[in-house]
Amino acid sequence: MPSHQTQVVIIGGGPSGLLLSQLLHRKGISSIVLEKHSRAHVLGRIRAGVLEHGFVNLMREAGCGARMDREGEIHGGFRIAHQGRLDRVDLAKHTGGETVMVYGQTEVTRDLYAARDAMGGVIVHGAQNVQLQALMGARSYVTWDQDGEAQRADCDFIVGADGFHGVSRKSIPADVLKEYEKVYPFGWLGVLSETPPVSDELIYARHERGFALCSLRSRVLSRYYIQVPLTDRVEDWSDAAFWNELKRRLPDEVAASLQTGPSVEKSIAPLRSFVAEPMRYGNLFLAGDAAHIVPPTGAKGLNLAASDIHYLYHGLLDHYLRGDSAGLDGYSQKALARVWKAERFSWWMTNLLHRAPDGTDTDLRLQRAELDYLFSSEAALSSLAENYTGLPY
Ligand code: RFL
Ligand code: PHB
Repeated sequence: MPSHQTQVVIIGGGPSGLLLSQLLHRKGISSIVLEKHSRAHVLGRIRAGVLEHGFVNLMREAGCGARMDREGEIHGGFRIAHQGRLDRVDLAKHTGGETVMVYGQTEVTRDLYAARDAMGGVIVHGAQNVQLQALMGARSYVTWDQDGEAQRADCDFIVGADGFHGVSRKSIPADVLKEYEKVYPFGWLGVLSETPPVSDELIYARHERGFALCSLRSRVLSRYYIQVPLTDRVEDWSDAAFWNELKRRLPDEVAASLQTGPSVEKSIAPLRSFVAEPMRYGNLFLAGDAAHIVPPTGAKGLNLAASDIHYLYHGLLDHYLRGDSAGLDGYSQKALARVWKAERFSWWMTNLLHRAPDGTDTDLRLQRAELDYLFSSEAALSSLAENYTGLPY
C-alpha cells in the first residue's frame, strides 16, 4: 500500500481545509488535503457571499487576498424590508467603522486552490472511503482509496474539515460526542443570475408570504433567495415563478427595478442549527461545517469556519514552533464559545425574518414588535451590527 508521511492530514478540500493547509505550509508545516470530489465539483457549489473582517484578514495572512481586495466589495450597511418600510442598518456607524466584504465563497475557494497550486501543496481529489485511524495513539493515520488503489498517510494530527456530511465527526465515538440540533420548518430557494443587483446593498425582506433576500456577487452577478416549504423541490420552481414570488415579497419600488434573467444556478438549502461537542478527540480536530451548521440568515457559516481555522492554526503553530500545546488543548472550548454566539445570532435573525408555517398571530405581533424595537433603539442596532460584522476572535 503506498504510504505517505506528513504532519497534518486535512480531510475536506472546502474553504476550511484549503485555508488551513495554505497557512500551515507558509510556516513550514506539512499537510495533505484529502477531498472526496473533483475540483470542478467543489467550485460548482454556490454558497456564502458575505465575509467578516476576520475572514478577510486570514485570507490576506494566507497570501490569498490580492484578488479579493481588488474585486470584493466593502459594504458598510444592509437593508431590512418590513411592514412596507425599507430600513437601513448602518454597520459602520454602529460598530465604530466595521464593514463586511461581499466576495463569493466560489471565488475564495478558487483563490485558495490557486495559492496551493503555486506552492506545490498536496491536494488529493477523488479520495474515496476515507477512514481515520488510531485517533488516540501517539501518531494517527488515514486510509483511502484512490483510483481503486488503497493509500495510507501517517501523521501527528488529523483535521476534519469535511463538512456536515463528512466522515470525521462520525469517527468520534457516540458516547463522547454530544450533538445539538434544531431543524427549521422551511428552506431557502436560491437563484444566481447574470443580472445587475437590484440594490447596492443586501436587502433582507420579512413578508407575510415569507422571507426573501437580495444579495450579489458582483455588479453583473446577483444572488436571490426566497423562503420555501421543505416539501418544495427545485423542479417545482420555474425561473418565472421564482421572479414572480420574489417581487411579491419586496417593497414595490424595489420590485419595480428588479432586473430578471435566466438562472445560472438554482438550489434549495434546508435551514438548520447544529453543534457537535467537543471539537477535539485525541489527535482529531473538527473545523467548519464538520462541527457546526448555522441557518444562513446571519451569513455566519463560512465566517465561523474561519475562526475555527484561526484558533487551530495558532494552536498548531505553538505546538510545532514552540512545543506549547496549550492552544491545541484549549481549541475545542475556545472555538465552541464563539460558535454558540454565532448560533444564537443566526437563530435570532432567522426568527426575526421568516414566516413560520405554524406561526400564530401572537408570533407575528411579537416579530413586528422586535423589528419596531430594532429600528427605534441604537442599542439594538449596535448589537445587530456587532454580530453581523463579526464578534472578535
Ligand atoms: P464545505 O464547504 O462543506 O467543505 C467540505 C469538503 O469536504 C469534502 N468531503 C470529504 N472529503 C473527503 N472525504 C469525505 N468523506 C468527505 N466528505 C465531504 C466535501 O466534498 C467538501 O469539499 O465545509 P467547510 O470547508 O467547513 O466550509 C464551510 C462553508 O462551506 C459553509 O459554512 C458555508 O457555505 C455555509 N453557507 C453559507 N455560509 C455563509 O456564511 N453565508 C451563506 O450565504 C451561506 N450559504 C451555505 C450557504 C451552505 C450551504 N450548504 C451547505 C448546502 C448555502 C448552502 C446551500
Ligand atoms: C449570499 O449572498 O449568498 C448570502 C448573503 C447573506 C446571507 C446569506 C447568503 O445572509
